[in-house]
Amino acid sequence: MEISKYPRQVVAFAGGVGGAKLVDGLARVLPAGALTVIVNTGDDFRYMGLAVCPDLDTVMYTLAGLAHPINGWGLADDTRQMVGMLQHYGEAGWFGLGDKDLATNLLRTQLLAQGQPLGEVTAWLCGRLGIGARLLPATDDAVATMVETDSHGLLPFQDYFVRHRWQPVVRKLHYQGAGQARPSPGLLDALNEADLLIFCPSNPVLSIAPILAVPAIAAAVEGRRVPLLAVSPVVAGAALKGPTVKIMTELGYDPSVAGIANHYGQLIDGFVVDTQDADVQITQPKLVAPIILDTTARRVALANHLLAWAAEGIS
Ligand code: FO1
Repeated sequence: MEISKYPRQVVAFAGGVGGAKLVDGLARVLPAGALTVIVNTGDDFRYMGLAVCPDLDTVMYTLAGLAHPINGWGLADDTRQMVGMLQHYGEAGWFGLGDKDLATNLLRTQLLAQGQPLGEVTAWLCGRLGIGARLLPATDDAVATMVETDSHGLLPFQDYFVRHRWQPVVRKLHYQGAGQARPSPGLLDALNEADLLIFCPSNPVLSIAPILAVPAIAAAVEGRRVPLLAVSPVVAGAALKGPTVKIMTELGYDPSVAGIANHYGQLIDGFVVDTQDADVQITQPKLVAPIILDTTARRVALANHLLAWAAEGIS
């Protein structure tokens, strides 16, 4: 496959840890300036007055090679002296914001307070970390994923995910503010210039849906003239990380690989499943490849596989 046929401009949609791993692979195989990542901001929240953007930071730290190797979020070798002192004061301290991670959040909060939109703040942070890929928040406007639960009522996302360890049964998700949100500057242009779109292996309802809940983004994706591939966030019936299977089951969706392909339905042009799910029957064209991205080599291999599949014409 001569490289020239590879897609020249790729736009990846990503949320938390799983998506960031494929983004890492794509960033390693694509030339500088060929990758734009649209990142979910529904998990964002104010912590002690700080603007915390977990999914943006997970992708940014992963691309910078700084991400915590086990958690995927936060920084490698970080400590929790600050949270420990909050607890000394009697604070609950359930949100484990690391001491080095605090620097990112202090800078972001200060730049936002000076009137810089989130997209520009993100570009500045990425520039300082030497990241070549372009990270775009889905929107610079406020969007908050709210989780309606039986036991605890309506929970802000981090309260559901971290404080309650995603255990409460979920009845409904609300992407608060998404209906009025505008795509961040440059996002629609990136979609128009792309020759391949990819839904990374992120949670369909917690990471991908909040991005598509921004009307102009959904319209651009539906009106695209180029292929859109989705990578399954589930392997052999189990989520690779986090609550994907649990929350999709609670919301009444079929959380199997076939169920998730069906969930995306005709929106996507191809679905990528793990070798363990090679026999799964789905309606879209299927690519079978190792999608457990626990090593750099696997991330690069999957990225190359996706690009080659797109270059050959998805069938
Ligand atoms: N996730 C946890 O499970 N526990 C934490 O204490 C925690 C702290 C944290 C601090 C900063 C940050 O950017 C992310 C953090 N996360 C933590 C992860 C975060 O809740 C998730 O990455 C996303 O919101 C879902 O993907």
